[in-house]
Amino acid sequence: MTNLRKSDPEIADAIQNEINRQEFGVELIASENNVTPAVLEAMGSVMTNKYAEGYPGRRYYGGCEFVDDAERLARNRAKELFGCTRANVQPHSGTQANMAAFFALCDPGDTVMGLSLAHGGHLSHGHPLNFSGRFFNIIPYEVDPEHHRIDMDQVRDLAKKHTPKMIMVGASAYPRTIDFKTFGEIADEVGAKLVADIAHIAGLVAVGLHPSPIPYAAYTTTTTHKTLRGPRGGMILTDKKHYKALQTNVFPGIQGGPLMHVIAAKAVAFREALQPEFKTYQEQVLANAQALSAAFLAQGFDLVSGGTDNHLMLVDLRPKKLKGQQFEDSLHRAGITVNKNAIPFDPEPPMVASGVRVGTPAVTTRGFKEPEMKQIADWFARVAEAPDCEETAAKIKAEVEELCRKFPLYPGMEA
Ligand code: DSN
Repeated sequence: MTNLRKSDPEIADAIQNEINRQEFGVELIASENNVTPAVLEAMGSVMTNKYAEGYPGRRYYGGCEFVDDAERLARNRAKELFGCTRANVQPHSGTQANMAAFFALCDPGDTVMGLSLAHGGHLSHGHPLNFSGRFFNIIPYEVDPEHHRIDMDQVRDLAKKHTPKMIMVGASAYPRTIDFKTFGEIADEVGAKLVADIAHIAGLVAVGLHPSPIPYAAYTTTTTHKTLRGPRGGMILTDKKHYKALQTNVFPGIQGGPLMHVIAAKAVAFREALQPEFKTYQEQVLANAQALSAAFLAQGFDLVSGGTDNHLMLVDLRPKKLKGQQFEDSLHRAGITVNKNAIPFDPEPPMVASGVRVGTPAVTTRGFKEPEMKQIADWFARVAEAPDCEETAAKIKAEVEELCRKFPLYPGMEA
């Protein structure tokens, strides 16, 4: 990035610091990943210069023939990846994708069910401060207090009682397999449409390691940057019947010009996800999550629901007499990044929280396997024993850096 270094050294410094943070730290935020240099190149390309309101072949601007190529490739690859007949790759984010689905299916004031954020759901599934909770009448469902699984009896009872127009299923902090088929049956029983938000598990769904909602959902929404390992953005998958309403509700409904450089990068990532190595990667994401959860339990940590079926786990810190925020800070000093997270029925407010969320997608991308998972759990235990000890943190930070040097992410990259 010699041009940037010359023209804006302050931003070049910030980017260099971020390169170093990613290169020499252990990234365990379950929703993050590290894209390939090819995805980065597409995102940093001249396609950022192009206005292309509309869709391929029907734009409001001239000169769109090459961005049309990119968007068509992205759509076709998305359809092949997820086994559906229609895709809209323009949503700028997962929340934008969900907003388009809401407006395609509902009018303001309509009743919608969604998993409570406090139980692992997402802001855009009905939180009172989000557009979803402000425009729609939200009936939240929860996990059961004993096993921490989505309480399907409660979902069915609430659906029968409130006859929602739409049922949203999906999560940002739920470590167990989601039963999309039963959600589809419940939606059918009450005449609701199902929307599945697979943002967290999209990579697993793409390779068949998590059941797909495509046969049951009117719209399947996702981000493209989590387990799917593409650029930051959103996408919606659907069928012929629900396509027209979707198209108009993304543009002109909720967005203007699409981010064509990001759409090109989505196409690159989808092509990567169609290769056999991507399935091997996702298998290792799951194997690492199993190894890490076993190692946490062996170190005396509690896990919400007792473990995981997917790429993430929620560590309940109460037995260790720690809070989520405090542990997030302590791990950060040791070069390990997690986010505090509410656990179901959390006695603490969200900014304190009783847990941390831990995921394996990013560390698996850099090549960590089962032995490194054991090492991570060992670091967690040492930090938990001395959360305020600067010396322990410094020692672990050096060990973290030493391990990361053996698994380089972006060799030779400089801002
Ligand atoms: N912020 C994302 C996550 O961390 O799961 C959800 O949007």
